[in-house]
Amino acid sequence: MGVAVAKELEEQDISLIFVEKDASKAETLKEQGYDVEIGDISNYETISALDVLNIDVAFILSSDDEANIKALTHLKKLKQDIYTVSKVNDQNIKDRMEAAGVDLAVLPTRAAAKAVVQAVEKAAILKKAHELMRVIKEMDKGKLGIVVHNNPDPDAISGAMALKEIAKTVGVDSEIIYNGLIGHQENKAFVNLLDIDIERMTEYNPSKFSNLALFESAIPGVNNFLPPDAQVNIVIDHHPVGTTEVKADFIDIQPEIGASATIMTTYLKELGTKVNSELATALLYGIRVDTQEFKKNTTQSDLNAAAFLYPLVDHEILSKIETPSMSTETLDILGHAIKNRQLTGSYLISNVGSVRDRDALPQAADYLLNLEGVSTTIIFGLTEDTIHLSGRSKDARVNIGVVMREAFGEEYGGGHATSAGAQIPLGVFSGTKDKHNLMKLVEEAVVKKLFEVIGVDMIEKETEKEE
Ligand SMILES: [Mn+2]
Repeated sequence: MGVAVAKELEEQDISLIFVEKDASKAETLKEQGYDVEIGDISNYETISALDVLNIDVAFILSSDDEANIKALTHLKKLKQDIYTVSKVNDQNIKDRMEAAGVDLAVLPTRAAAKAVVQAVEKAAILKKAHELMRVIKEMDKGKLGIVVHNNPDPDAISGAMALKEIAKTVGVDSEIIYNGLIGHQENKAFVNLLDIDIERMTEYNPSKFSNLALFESAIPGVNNFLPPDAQVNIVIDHHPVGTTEVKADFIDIQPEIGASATIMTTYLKELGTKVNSELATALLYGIRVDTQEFKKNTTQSDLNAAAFLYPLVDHEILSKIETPSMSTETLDILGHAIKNRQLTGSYLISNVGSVRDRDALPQAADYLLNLEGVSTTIIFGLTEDTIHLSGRSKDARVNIGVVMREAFGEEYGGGHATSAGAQIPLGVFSGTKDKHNLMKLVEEAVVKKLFEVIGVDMIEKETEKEE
């Protein structure tokens, strides 16, 4: 075990000395290039002959428990604050070593058991990674279309980039496609600065792709532009799908994970796929955005993925992505949201009118949540043919994702407890010239619907309390 520890320490610039009782073993160690003192560690003379005051850490690893306890006592006598690590064979010896002041007592059987369990977890991930590879390899000849959800965010885009990279390693050509807009100025900066190859498509053209992957989206036609009957080969997501059955050759949906980019980083790592700095930067940004800088929904896997990516990241580009300038339209929308706000209890609702950049809505919803006394914000605006709503809540009683779903149906609304959104198509009203009146009607309908779901009682009670 001593030699094993020494080998592990080799990479670090640490000088070490062995103490070995057996002369022939000591000789072998010397031949391997180690410094060795010959002596019995249970003797005070052996230990005091060492330059103990200059030793920071002592590993006490002989197979003789009694000798180990004695060695520990001698060491602590010579240097009170020496850090000691010892191997112990059972709980009784562990207790005695700890009573004698050992800093860390390791039960090798338990350490081995832990390593075995970790190996099993790793094997499960590796198996999934190989399954993904197999599905990609077995695809028909031709292009793989990687469809990300409508108005994709950095998590969806970066994860799709990783999938593209994995497909490339087995010679499968792919294209990342989306519908909607990449609005939010940080997202625009993200795509531009990293020179991300992503294609906007309003209508699905089946002749263009022979295989399909749905990324950050699980069901064809729900928050993506695929027709509901499209055959999908791969589904990777980290959003709960509810009761709808997901159909694909390969499915990996992990709602407990903070970001899809984490799922993909784990695959890249396990498959040993080369990660260039653009991809690493994109993935780390995706994880950071989705976990709100590791403050929300963050798991050990997200942190591990971030640690893996960190040394590969282009930090200069990353900081440029994070400090883009605000577009005038975003500023205007923020202005409208502030001016048109209506407060009912702690609920703030604001209609910003017609927008081109619908990604300014969540920014406005975030921003207005900072207003004193406001716990829930809902901002809505109108593009050519759709009403977009963005909601935020810090009220523990309100699950804004459920509110959106219940108010507008699973087809149009959804999200998490603290942030959610809805897109409601205007249908026959999209041709209406009188947008002002249309927005008035929309506002009434939307507000009514939302308050029905949230429960007007609750709001009234709150208002009374304030009065
Ligand atoms: Mn995500």
